[in-house]
Amino acid sequence: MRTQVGIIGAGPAGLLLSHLLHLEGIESIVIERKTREEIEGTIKAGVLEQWVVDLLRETGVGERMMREGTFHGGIELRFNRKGHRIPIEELTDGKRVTIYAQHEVLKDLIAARLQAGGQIIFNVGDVTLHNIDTSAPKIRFRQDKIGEFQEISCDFIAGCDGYHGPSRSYIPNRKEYLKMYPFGWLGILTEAPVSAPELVYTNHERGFALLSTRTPWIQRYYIQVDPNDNLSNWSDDRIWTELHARVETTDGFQLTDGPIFQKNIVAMRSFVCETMQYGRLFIAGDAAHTVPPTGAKGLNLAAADVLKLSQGLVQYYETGKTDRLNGYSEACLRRVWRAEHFSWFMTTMLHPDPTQSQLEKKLQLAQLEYTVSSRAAATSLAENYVGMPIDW
Ligand code: RFL
Ligand code: PHB
Repeated sequence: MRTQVGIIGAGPAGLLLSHLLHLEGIESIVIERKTREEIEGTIKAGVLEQWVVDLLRETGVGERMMREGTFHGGIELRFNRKGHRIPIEELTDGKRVTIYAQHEVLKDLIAARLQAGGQIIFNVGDVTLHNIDTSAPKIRFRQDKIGEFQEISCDFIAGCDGYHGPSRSYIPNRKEYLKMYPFGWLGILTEAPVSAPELVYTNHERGFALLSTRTPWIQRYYIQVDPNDNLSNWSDDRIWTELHARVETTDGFQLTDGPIFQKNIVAMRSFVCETMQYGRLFIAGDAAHTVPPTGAKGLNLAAADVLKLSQGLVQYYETGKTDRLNGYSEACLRRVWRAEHFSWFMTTMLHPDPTQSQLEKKLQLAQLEYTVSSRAAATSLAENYVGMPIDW
């Protein structure tokens, strides 16, 4: 097989890159380890930054999002059993919080690529990269994980294969920065009506809790747990008891329960790989950096990376110049480190750490108090939450 850009991974980074390149007349082939059903059924992110919403609309894949998504003008920070609204829309000149599930974005992108004749090869195995320091790199893989080895010859390889994918390991002399947090999130999907008008991020002495939503009838809730805990320890009753205890307020907030139809536990890490390029290989999204989900940044960062990569590739194919491609890593990392800091800030402000001292608990509350009562501090949170300008 031959194409211009070989893309490894059909997550948000790989699929959006393939879509953006197609609109510019650049061919790509996407290979993906999972089946289409697995990709379309994996529950992950929910919050999209305003510029990502605008990009999806402008590039023709935003129609269902605008119909089925939920749009909020603010978020709530809750601590000491009291809620405080951060009026995001007012503090950011009209930018809104958009909630539209990651797998719905993926369904829309997959449909758009296939309808345009794009090639996505699902369920591949044994992926290896070759000749990346030449102008004729190759990707080798096996279809259905058991078939004959096949090869894609291309001009460039985009490693969009997530935190556990193989691409990053092909960058020699890379420097990796990692922090693992001593807690994780247990997430549920429940068939219940909306209990709060906007997302609620709660710091409670029993642990963090987050109330998010999917549709008027399906809610997405999270509670802080030990990252090594097992789902079998968490009956539905225990989950509801914890959620109720953590989000209760002195003014009688009511959380409505419902049947739980999906549960999972995720670990939390902050991770950055410098650089994000070697020869003709460019890595993007979670393959290059990961954030804890408290700032809702991961998918949005993946989108920013591939927008920049597509611009570099367009410049190369139109003019033969490589300065944008050569500046890819530097251009991405500035935004990456901003989002890493914001995600770490939100995480450390909102999660009681099991190893933390009484002094650190007081400092957390002091930071929350400042964030909700100073317009300057609230504006800083708001502009990061809805997303810094794309050229940041
Ligand atoms: P992905 O989504 O991990 O996709 C990588 C794809 O590559 C495939 N792959 C391979 N394919 C071929 N060959 C191989 N050898 C391969 N190895 C792996 C994988 O199967 C997969 O399909 O990475 P990408 O595209 O960089 O996207 C990143 C986002 O998925 C991630 O950052 C977000 O989900 C993070 N995140 C959030 N981000 C937001 O912007 N807003 C949010 O509200 C938000 N909430 C969240 C989140 C992540 C969460 N979890 C599950 C950690 C909430 C949670 C709970
Ligand atoms: C979600 O709805 O899944 C969600 C919302 C906000 C976050 C993370 C995840 O910070």
